[in-house]
Amino acid sequence: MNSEEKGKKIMLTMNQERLLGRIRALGATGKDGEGRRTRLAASDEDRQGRDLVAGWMRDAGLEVVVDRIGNLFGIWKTPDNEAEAPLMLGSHIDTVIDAGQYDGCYGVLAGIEVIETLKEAGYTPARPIVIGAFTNEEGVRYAPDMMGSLVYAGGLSVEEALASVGTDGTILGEELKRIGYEGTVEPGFIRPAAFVELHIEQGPIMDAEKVSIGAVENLQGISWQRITIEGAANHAGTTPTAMRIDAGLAAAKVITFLRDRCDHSDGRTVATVGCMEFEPNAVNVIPSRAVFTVDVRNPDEEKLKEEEEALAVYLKQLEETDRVKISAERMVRFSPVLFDENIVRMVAHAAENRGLSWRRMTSGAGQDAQMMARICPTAMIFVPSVNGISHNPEEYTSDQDLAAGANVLLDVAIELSEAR
Ligand code: HGY
Ligand code: MN
Ligand code: MN
Repeated sequence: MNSEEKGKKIMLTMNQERLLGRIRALGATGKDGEGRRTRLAASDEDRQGRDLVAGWMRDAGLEVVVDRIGNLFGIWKTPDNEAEAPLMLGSHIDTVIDAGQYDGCYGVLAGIEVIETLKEAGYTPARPIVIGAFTNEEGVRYAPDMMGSLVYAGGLSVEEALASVGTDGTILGEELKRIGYEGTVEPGFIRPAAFVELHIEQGPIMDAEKVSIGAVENLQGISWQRITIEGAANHAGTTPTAMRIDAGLAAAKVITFLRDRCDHSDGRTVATVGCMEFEPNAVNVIPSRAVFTVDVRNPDEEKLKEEEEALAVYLKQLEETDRVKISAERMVRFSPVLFDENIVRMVAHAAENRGLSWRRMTSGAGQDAQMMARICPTAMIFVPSVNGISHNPEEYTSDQDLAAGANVLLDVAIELSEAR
């Protein structure tokens, strides 16, 4: 395609069957012993997904590169454009436990589809296009989440990340080596001209409003803590209530405290206690210890700080009232992020040009884009999640919405790959 044809607003359409087929094929890999889709970072199941995606990248004629934290990249460059800073598209392909098939995977596979569609149309962009699949976005096995993109953006040293100890006691660096994805290239080896991440909303708003495209303009702040409450083990039958120092009861009080805060906050705070362990974890022993995680989020930094402070004060009170000892360890803390307004507008215009309904959105979920925004102009495109379900095998987005989102990504990629 020559330059004056490029000058016209071309509107290509990606190969929907190929994209949907790959989403389903990737969704079928990485089943755990209970048949659940669970591709935790650097696990054998993750390797199955990585091998499949790297194979599709190679089939598309991309140069496949793995960096030291295991981030996987497919690079399309030509002698005419290789001197220019690339456009990067991408997301992640690791999953939570018993996951859906679209979270992250959709953005990586749609990125590969953008390149294949451009190649098949004989279109050579003015800059290289790179597809990234970042390591450990979910943070379920190794904290923090968005780890691969955080390292890539310079927010965490690769040595520290490789040394992280998993919930199963493994070391990330050893696991990446074991699955054959311990790369040699330094993270950050490409400084993109821009980064765009296509992703499912994972929330209920777009489905409820019947909106096809989300032009994501910002992303909420995230605070993860691990709380340990020390009580006193005692006999479940012989210990009078007044004499109990019950770590389990105190943990339960924290959960209801958090929910009360959300019910009475600015309406935007969300809090989750997703993991909890009791010791000695016996039916007839009062828990001597409770260890659990607290995930609190709010799009406003000051509000998020307020929630963290309110929890700290409550834990102090609880030590008094319940005669327990409480310690809190910070696991993750990311401030809210604003995305690049120019790219947000490009997403909106691309949706309008295709006659698609759209609206501005805030990302409730953490995303690799929030890390890439530290090093280049970045924004996201959302498509609806039916009933807002995600991190659940019932996660679903219609083929029509998946195709619409990928075509909008294609249009934005064409515009950004020509932008000076
Ligand atoms: O936690 C998150 O929001 C993301 O799914 N890692
Ligand atoms: Mn995701
Ligand atoms: Mn996720």
